[in-house]
Amino acid sequence: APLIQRLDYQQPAFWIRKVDLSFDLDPAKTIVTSKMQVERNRAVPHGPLRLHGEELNLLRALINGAGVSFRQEGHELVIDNPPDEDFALEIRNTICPEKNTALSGLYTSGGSFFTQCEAEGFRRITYFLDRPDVMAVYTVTLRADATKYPVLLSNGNLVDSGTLEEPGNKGRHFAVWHDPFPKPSYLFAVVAGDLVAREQRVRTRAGKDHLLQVYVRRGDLEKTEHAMNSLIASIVWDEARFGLPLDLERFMVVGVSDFNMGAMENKGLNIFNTAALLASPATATDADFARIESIVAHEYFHNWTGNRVTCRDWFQLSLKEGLTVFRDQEFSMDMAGSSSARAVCRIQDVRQLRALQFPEDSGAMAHPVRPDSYSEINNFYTATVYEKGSEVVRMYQTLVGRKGFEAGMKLYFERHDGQAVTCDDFAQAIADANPGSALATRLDTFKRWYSQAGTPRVKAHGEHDAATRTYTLRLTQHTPATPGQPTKLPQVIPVVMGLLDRHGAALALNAAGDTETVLVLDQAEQTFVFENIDAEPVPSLLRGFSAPVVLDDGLSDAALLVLMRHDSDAFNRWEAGQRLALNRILAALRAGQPLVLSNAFIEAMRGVLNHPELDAAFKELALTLPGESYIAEQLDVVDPQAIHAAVMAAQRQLASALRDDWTAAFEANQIAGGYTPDPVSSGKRALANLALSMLVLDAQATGDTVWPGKAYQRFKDASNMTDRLGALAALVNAGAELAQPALERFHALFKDDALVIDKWFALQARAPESDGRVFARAKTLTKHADFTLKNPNRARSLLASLCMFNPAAFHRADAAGYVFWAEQVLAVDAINPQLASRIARAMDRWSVLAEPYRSAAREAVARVAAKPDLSTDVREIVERALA
Ligand code: B3K
Ligand code: ZN
Repeated sequence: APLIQRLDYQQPAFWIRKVDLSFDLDPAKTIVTSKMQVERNRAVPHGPLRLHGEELNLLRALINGAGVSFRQEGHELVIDNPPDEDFALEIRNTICPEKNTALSGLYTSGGSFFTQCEAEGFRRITYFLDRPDVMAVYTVTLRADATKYPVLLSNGNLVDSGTLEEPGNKGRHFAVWHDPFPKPSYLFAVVAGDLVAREQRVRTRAGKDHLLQVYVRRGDLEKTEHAMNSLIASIVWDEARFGLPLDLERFMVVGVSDFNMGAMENKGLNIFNTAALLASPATATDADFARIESIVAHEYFHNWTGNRVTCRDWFQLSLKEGLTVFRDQEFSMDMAGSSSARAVCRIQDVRQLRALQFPEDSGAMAHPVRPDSYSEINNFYTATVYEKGSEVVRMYQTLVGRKGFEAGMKLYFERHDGQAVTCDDFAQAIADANPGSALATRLDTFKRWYSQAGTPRVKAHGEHDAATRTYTLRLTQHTPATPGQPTKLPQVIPVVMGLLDRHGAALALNAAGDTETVLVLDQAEQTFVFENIDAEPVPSLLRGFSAPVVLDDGLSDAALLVLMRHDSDAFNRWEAGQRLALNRILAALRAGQPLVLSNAFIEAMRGVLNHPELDAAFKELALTLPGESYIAEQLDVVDPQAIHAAVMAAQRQLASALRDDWTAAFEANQIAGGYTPDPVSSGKRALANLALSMLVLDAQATGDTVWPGKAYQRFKDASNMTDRLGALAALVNAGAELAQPALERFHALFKDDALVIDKWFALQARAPESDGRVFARAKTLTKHADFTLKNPNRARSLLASLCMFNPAAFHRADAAGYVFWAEQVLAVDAINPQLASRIARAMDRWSVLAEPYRSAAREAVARVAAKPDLSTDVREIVERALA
């Protein structure tokens, strides 16, 4: 497959302004007729009309009603001499939705029809200029069997519907949809099936009435209340925070069980993976409720950031994704309410960034937020484009302030509504709305965040001069080389900071008495001087994680303890505790010594756990040790088994040293009354579940049977999934004997609920490895009657859980994990290349592994790469890994 380069962008030779699409839906053979209004783009050189098309069976092509000569060149239909003046192009083709296991284009799932067109799925429906800068107004007619497919949906407004009377159409009905907003083909959608909807009418601030609908399979309606509430909250928020109203009379959301990702923002017809939509207290955890709220919001927010203003080309993907993730993160924080609940959201987002994006940014797939080349665009829906992209947007806000950012957004929509634009256009709008700001004065340097891959390393060194009563902070930055980018230039790094005295009191940083400020680092090295500082202070840097960098401030344990206890910034209080733990773990790993936690550390953790004022949610985060993949990131040579052993040792010591405190925390965080997924209750459940797992872990060591028994009882009696799964996880993760009967009971209880059975697989595949038992279990589970590679949720629940989220089970000295990986990647690739290439990424970081893992991993990747008929998706991943 050719490598597509960002700098090769050219406008299309033709525009398609209007499309009339009709579908005669049939699982085995759907007939698609597309009538397009086409005009030549006079801004580019004269050339043939080249339409994209894949897996299509062409029946006819007409120009202005007459047959036209064409040729097929690979995945293109080429018409060499189309008219010079505007013309009508008609294409008729057939497709086979039931054989479409790639889940891109039009496919069937559970007997209904669904589409997924982003990024390049529309070309699997019909021939088209399938690129985001070609925006057209669509009218769509759907015809289908009325009994099997009573619901017929597409984008926009329903303009007509009824039964088909002609003799050849017995039992069939039709619906006509019109979307008044010009849109790129990737936002097109169709749904047809036996679905039911929860409906709600709302009136927005602007005084307009709208119909909201959430469509699901019969039987799932009770599980849509949370999604509907989340949608309403999103509509209200976007209007209040950014002045962006709902622009459609009708907004539809549809759930589907077979889906490659979380959800899709098709104009007026969002399609969701049921895992990102359906929730009930009995079947979904607090984390599920939070995730659903944020994904519903994310897709809704795309209506402006993505749909009204879209991307000129796919290299600009972060224009919509980074911005929309930023918006959904801000929304979740605003919904959480209290400042401490906001901090909890921020900590969770940063943890996610560090666990997924940091390794990506230092591995074989490292790429800039705006990539320079790709062979398969679906491989670039990454943590870098999404999560690092969101951090970049957050830095704009930090540099121009919240009000300034809102003004920038306003200007962005004034300039670009209805257009397909670039990341540069966004940057320019934010800067132009804030002339003279810290952003506008260094915009070109700031934009290196879009062009340079890799996580910058920032070093801080402070010196106090008692004679002059000054504190000088020297900051340096360096970004490591990444594939294709050997050298890097300095970036603009906003460092939000404060200074504390040795007792934890905040110091004034300037004559105005401010205790917090933003230092803007934009050189390789800079110094900042603070006056009137009497004694050596403790610097609190990068508050709220103000830039996506790795900070080395060289602070002593004593200084970290001051921050952990007293910093006014909750994020940095959490961070100080994590750093204390990380320092211990890294020291043990580097020395090759067994890990022993210091008394000071244990007492600090006890202090947090028993703190009378801290929220349960914060305590849970503070008492959770850094993840194994984040620890791995700190090391030049990674031994996954050693890391796992160190983390387990730390966990056992915390479990045992704080036994009484865990008991107290468990008792103190029980909730009486019904289930609500609010931040306070979910924080309590999270802490109670952590306490329970510590107590069961400790019981395994001491031989005590009381806590495993209590956990089993709680598992049986739980009134909600968070508590039930928490208790089950406590048993499974500790390797308790009661784990097996509990797993069996859980399966029997939920055997008809696919989303819960996914949890059952994932829990077993993610359990802490001991003596190869988890790996063996996971392999056996691939033979389980409920396991299938065809459903992405199910495949991921086992394969991604094991290969990507359970390093100690996966990286084995006998290489069996890698053999398993290679088999599964190839098996999935034959069905669903997008899914296969996600799982293929488990090997991104093979080159930093210690031996014998390194050589064995490389060999497995090479074996996959040697297969001649790999998808473009998987080929790009394995070839980059080997490069
Ligand atoms: N825009 C879609 C992702 C499409 C992925 C295509 N492989 C969902 C989202 O980010 O909202
Ligand atoms: Zn998105």
